[in-house]
Parts: sequence; structure tokens; C-alpha cells
Amino acid sequence: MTRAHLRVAALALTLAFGGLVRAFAGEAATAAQDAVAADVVVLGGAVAKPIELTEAALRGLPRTEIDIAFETSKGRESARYAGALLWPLLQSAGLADASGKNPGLRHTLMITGRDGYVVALAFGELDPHFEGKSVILAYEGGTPPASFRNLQLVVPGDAHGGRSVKDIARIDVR
Ligand SMILES: Nc1nc2c(c(=O)[nH]1)N[C@H]1C(S)=C(S)[C@@H](COP(=O)(O)O)O[C@H]1N2
Ligand SMILES: [Mo]
Repeated sequence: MTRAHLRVAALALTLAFGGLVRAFAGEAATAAQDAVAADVVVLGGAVAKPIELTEAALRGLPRTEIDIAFETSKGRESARYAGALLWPLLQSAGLADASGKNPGLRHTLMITGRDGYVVALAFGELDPHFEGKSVILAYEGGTPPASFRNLQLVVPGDAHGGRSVKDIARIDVR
């Protein structure tokens, strides 16, 4: 065996062993709940052109401010957030397959936090032709405060804070 062969064998063993350990431990955690490591937040998935949601990219978009108030397990929270609208970003990314009738309406967005928390939104909620909700990627406001390194989803109108994903790791179009 060459060195490369050995490396491949070692990797295969590691992967297989990891799987076995998980299976035996009967881990309840699903992939969706695992922590997500990411330096740069990417808007990707079934898009034509993935977009890196860097500070420069977000600063290049109009700043949008939104006042929200919602219930959380720790009581009522109200805050003014500032960030970039999500819809124009989706439009720049485009759909990988925009064929057929109303292609956006068969797509969803999965917004994943670094802790593995996941929230889905429908394109139809954001598209101005339909619900046209001003969902933003906030980089200011809230507690702990949103920042360019701690982006937060803000869904205006929600009664509960469950969809305000904090510390976003990635956004995937499905
Ligand atoms: N990344 C991440 N964001 C999250 C959550 C979470 O568990 N992880 N919880 C959500 C819920 S259920 C609420 S009510 C709001 C406020 O959560 P807090 O009670 O931790 O402030 O954050 C939301 N965003
Ligand atoms: Mo919550």
C-alpha cells in the first residue's frame, strides 16, 4: 500500500467508526441539530450563484430598519434591528432551476444557526408578488446584539421569536 492508500483507508475507518459509535450511542441528534462550523455565511443550495454574506456584501445593500416585538421563553422582547432585506439577495443568487410555472413558489429557504437550529421559510412569504414580507438579515440590534459575525433572521409580524434564528451559519435554498 502507498501512503495515499493508507490515508484513504484511515479516513474510511474513521468515518465507519464514527457511524458505529453514533449508532450504538443511539444519538437522538439529527444532522439538523448538529453544530455547524462556518467562517463565512453562504447563501447557497439550489441557487444559480451562491453569495457570501460578508460584511462588505451586506454593507453594499440598503440598510433596512425594523422594530419588532415578540414573546420568548424568557419573556417579551422588543428591539429595533438593522440589516439587509433577504429578498434582493435571493434575487441576485437566482434559482438553479427557474424552469416551469412560478419556480420560486416551489422553493424554501433553510436558515441554520451555528448551534444547528433550523427554520424554514417559503419563497412565497418573501416574494413581493405574494406575501412580500420584509424579512431581514440583521447585523445590528437585539440581545445579544446582532453583528456582521452574528447575523440574525428577523421575521416581522411573528408573535413568537422562534423564527429569529441567531448566529446564522448558512442559508440554503431547497
Ligand atoms: N440559533 C438559534 N436561534 C434561535 C434559537 C435557538 O435555539 N438557536 N431559539 C429561537 C427562539 S425559540 C426564540 S423565542 C428566540 C429568542 O430566544 P432567547 O429566548 O434565547 O432569547 O430565538 C430564536 N432563535
Ligand atoms: Mo422560543
